[in-house]
Amino acid sequence: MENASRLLQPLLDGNPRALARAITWMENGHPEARELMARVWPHLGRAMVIGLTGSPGSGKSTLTDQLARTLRAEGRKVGILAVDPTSPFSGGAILGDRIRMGRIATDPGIFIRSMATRGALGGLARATQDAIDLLDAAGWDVVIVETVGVGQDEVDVVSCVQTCCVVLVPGMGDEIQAIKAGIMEVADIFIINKADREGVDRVEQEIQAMKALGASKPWDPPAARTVASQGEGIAELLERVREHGAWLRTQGGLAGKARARARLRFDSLLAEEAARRARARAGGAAVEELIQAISDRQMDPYAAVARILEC
Ligand SMILES: Nc1nc2c(ncn2[C@@H]2O[C@H](COP(=O)(O)OP(=O)(O)OP(=O)(O)O)[C@@H](O)[C@H]2O)c(=O)[nH]1
Ligand SMILES: [Mg+2]
Repeated sequence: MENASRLLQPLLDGNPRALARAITWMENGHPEARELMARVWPHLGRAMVIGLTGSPGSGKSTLTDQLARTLRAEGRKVGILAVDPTSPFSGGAILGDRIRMGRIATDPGIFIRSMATRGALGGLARATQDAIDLLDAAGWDVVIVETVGVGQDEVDVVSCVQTCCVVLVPGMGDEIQAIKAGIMEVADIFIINKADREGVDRVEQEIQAMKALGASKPWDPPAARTVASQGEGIAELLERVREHGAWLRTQGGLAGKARARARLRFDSLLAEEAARRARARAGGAAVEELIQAISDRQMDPYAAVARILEC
């Protein structure tokens, strides 16, 4: 059987197959997964992590593709994680993206991975965090995390990346209202994509109005206009990302982000691991009996959960 020490060196050397395998280990709870994470942990903290979130079709993949091209032209290695909570199968969503991304999909300096929902609560956020860390350990300079901003898991994921970009587009009416509550608050940068369309000023006004309603923050999230399909505004967007990175480093915001991320990792792992252990201790049959008892109204769900945690 493969073990963590055998996988570690090729992973740290940036071997894409080792990286892919390591991510799968973490996703599936491979027996050596914990050991592997313990060994990569000292090698972390170099990658720049950018989150892109927004409504379906707002242009996240096109933006990701353009950002990746620009960064590749600078010689940086780019990891792309497409978080897709709606797909029960990993690989489905990314197949389309790979085709769309055409040229860059075959570039060895680009690593693309689809993260789909796993069974466990908080599993998607956890698996995505693991993948970010593994890319970082493997020497990828930039990680771009693309998510459709609908589920809480995704809000969790992007809320603690280094720079969280919320993608808006003109001409969708109350676009801002359509985004999951909570996501606007965690934006470090607003991207107004499809700026070739009517209504760009209106989106900008909506952003300003929303910012005016909220409490003033130490970092005032700028709005960057892009036409991703034409590659317009990408360089300026990257400049905003880097300004935000510089601000984080000089103003101490990085520690806050790191702590938020540490908390998310701890909370999601604790929930996952406590549930796993409680289920394993009780056994599948006992769990099914409790579920039946709830369904038959013989036991309330709170009592059932207390019971399984106590046994
Ligand atoms: N007019 C215009 N079209 C764009 C722009 N950027 C992207 N598109 C188009 O918008 C469509 C959706 O783009 P994607 O990049 O797939 O959007 P997405 O947000 O990744 O979509 P999902 O992953 O399905 O949520 C594609 O047909 C793109 O070509 C833009 O700046 N202007
Ligand atoms: Mg996409």
